[in-house]
Amino acid sequence: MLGRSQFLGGALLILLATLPGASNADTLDRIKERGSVQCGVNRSGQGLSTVNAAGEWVGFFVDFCRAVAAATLKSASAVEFVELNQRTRFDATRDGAVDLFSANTTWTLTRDASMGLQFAATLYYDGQGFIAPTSLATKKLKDLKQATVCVTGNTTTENNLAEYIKVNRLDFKITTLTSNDSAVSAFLSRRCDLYTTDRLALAGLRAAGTSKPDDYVVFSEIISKEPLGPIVRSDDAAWFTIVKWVAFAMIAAEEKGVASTNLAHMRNSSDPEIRRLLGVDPGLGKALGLDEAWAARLIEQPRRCAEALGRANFRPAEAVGVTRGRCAFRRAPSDRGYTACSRGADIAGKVTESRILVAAKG
Ligand SMILES: N[C@@H](CCC(=O)N[C@@H](CS)C(=O)NCC(=O)O)C(=O)O
Repeated sequence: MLGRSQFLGGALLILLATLPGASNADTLDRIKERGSVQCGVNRSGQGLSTVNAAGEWVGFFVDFCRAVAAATLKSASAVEFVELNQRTRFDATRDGAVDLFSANTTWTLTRDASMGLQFAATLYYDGQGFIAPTSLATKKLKDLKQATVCVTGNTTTENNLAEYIKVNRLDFKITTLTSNDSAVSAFLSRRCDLYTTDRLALAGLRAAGTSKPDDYVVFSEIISKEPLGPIVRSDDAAWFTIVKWVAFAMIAAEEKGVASTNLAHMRNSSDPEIRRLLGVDPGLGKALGLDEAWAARLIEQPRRCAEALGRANFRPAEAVGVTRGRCAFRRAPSDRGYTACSRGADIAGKVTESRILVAAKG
């Protein structure tokens, strides 16, 4: 006969198993059945994630969704994009409305430790900056008196701003808007002197969201560290590992100079890491529950996922005009994990300040 505690334990197990979203440890099987990866995205900005004139999602974070689909479903186009915003992104990801959320989401301890979520990797190491009309005639926060700052709510940006103002005893007035679009509109219509968000998004706004980029200036001051990367639910360890290693494979390909243009040649490489990456020497695919060509596909698929991360979205003049420079992917010898970048994003094309990557360490 079952003891009372055993019975209660069993009842609890049954209850947990029947709660929606309670057991999600079969994401790979579900996406295979569905034939697509459901990828949460937002409108982070030009070069990052936007919808183009043809109605397609494009950008750095969007390409990461395509890379996950290429690895798991053999096709970079097997993605269903689900638009989320900064208010809905965490619940939707935790509750299984999407398989991952790939956007300008900052890896913070609270989000990582207490929201049923995990950050798979740092794809871009950003920092919070400010944009102002050139007519403001200053490029320094401390020179501004009683400035009004527009910010999007429910973001790290909002909290960093409040803390920065307090610590530096600035007499700024904060105007909090509910979406990126409304904050940008308020700024462009001069309801605010300044707009603040991640610097890459500011560069995108200046390059593509204003009629005359030269009428706007992005301040060189950076007030925070914003390691940005994809998130998954924390209850599917195997899926978390796949998403994490899609990011690491892209980084490794870039690091090793493996590209779609040299793939055939690289398959004959004697470099053991390249041979494992491309599945010439098998084993990595099996370990992940994928086929051995999973990583090669990231490189050879038409959208060239691995290269897109490094080049397509940032370098062309029509994109944000940011060169990644020393922000390019690399592995610091002392790190246990890969780091996307150990220096701050630099809109002017040169490194402005050194930052220690803490978030991606184990
Ligand atoms: N990195 C910050 C900010 C991310 C964020 O949500 N930024 C806004 C402004 S750039 C955004 O992308 N909003 C999308 C939208 O309004 O659809 C965070 O993770 O909290």
